[in-house]
Amino acid sequence: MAKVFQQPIHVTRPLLPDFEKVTDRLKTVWESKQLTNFGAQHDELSTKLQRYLESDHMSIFSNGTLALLLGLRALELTGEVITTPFTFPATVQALDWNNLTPVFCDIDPTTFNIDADKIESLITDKTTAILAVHVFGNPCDVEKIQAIADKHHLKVIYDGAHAFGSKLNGLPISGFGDMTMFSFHATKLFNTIEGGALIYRDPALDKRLGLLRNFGILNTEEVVLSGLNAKLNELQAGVGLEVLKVVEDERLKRHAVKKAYEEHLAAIEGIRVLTTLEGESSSYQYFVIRIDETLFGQSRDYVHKELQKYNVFARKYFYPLCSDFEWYNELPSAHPENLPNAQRAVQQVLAMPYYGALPIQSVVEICTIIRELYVKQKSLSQL
Ligand code: T4K
Repeated sequence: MAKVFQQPIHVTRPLLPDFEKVTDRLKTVWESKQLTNFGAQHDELSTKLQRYLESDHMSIFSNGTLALLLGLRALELTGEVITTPFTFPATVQALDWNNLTPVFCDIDPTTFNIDADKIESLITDKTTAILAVHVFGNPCDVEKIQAIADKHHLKVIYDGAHAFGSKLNGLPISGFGDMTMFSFHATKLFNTIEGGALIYRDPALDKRLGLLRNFGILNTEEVVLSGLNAKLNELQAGVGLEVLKVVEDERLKRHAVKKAYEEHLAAIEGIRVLTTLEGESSSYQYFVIRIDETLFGQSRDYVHKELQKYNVFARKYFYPLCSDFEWYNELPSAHPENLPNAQRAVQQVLAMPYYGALPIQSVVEICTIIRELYVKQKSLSQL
């Protein structure tokens, strides 16, 4: 019999490194009196991340949203950008803030990523790029997307907010497309409390992005473009350096949590676990299920609410669909009938509590709650 958890179980908990080590770092920052504007912690983190992510060109930022916003700006895009409605608001808001028009493309019903087969029909003479999202850390169909982009001379940008460390056929996920953004928010596997990065192909972007994240200041005498303040400060970079040391251990713990969920949810009709990459290829960012109301007997929203009664706070990532934001009402591509798979996913997907410190016993109990909801519904329907 499932029982109510004494403490709330959240969808995630930040990966916290050893507190003493963090305070040592902070002491170093204090003594240096360099608190922000590209100090030693920033540069050390940049170098170590570049190695970890196997990238030649990378810039780090104060958060993932500003990284993406400035990345799009650096690419000097205009007109329309084909993107997915099934994402966090930041993806499309980065387009809005660049005066770019999103053109929503439906998603693949299995991966929840943009459906590459539906992109080409949305291309017009105004299209300049494809902004795809590696949803929940699972890679998009990068080859098909690149082939379309090459054929139509489009840029490809990946929102890889969830994909830190994801690999595809042994290659780092950021090796695909013109640019990839990673988020280092507290809720992400690797975090700097708030933070983000861009990895890109064109070496000329090193300088341009450096200017864009620092008010366009070239030197004390010259301001050469209109930028923003998107610098990662020294305290956050210092925290990131300590988090980076424990990321691999966290991956192993999350692997065990994932296995426990898979084992205990396997036999429940109507619950499908989103297939994720295995082992070192996976970002281990989210553990996501899809609830088929017809088979399970109850809707995702019902399960979401029932779990809360047990003090379990799963999340409806992503809800609502970005195409349903009221300021996109007039866009033909935002009409629900053009996005049937996304409309279905947004009603069925649930991100379950998932972090390394989540005890396996808690996972078993969460699965028991879901199983009991199923059994209760089945017996009611047989009355
Ligand atoms: N693109 C995509 C595809 C994204 O998913 C995101 C962010 C972005 C772009 C933008 O990247 P950033 O600009 O954020 O770097 C959270 C995160 O704030 C957001 O970063 C993330 N995606 C999104 C999927 O999740 P909320 O609104 O769900 O956060 P919140 O505050 O409800 O936190 C979720 C749970 O995490 C809480 O119930 C408890 C736990 N938590 C949270 C925080 C902040 C903690 O235990 N400690 C904490 O400090 O957006």
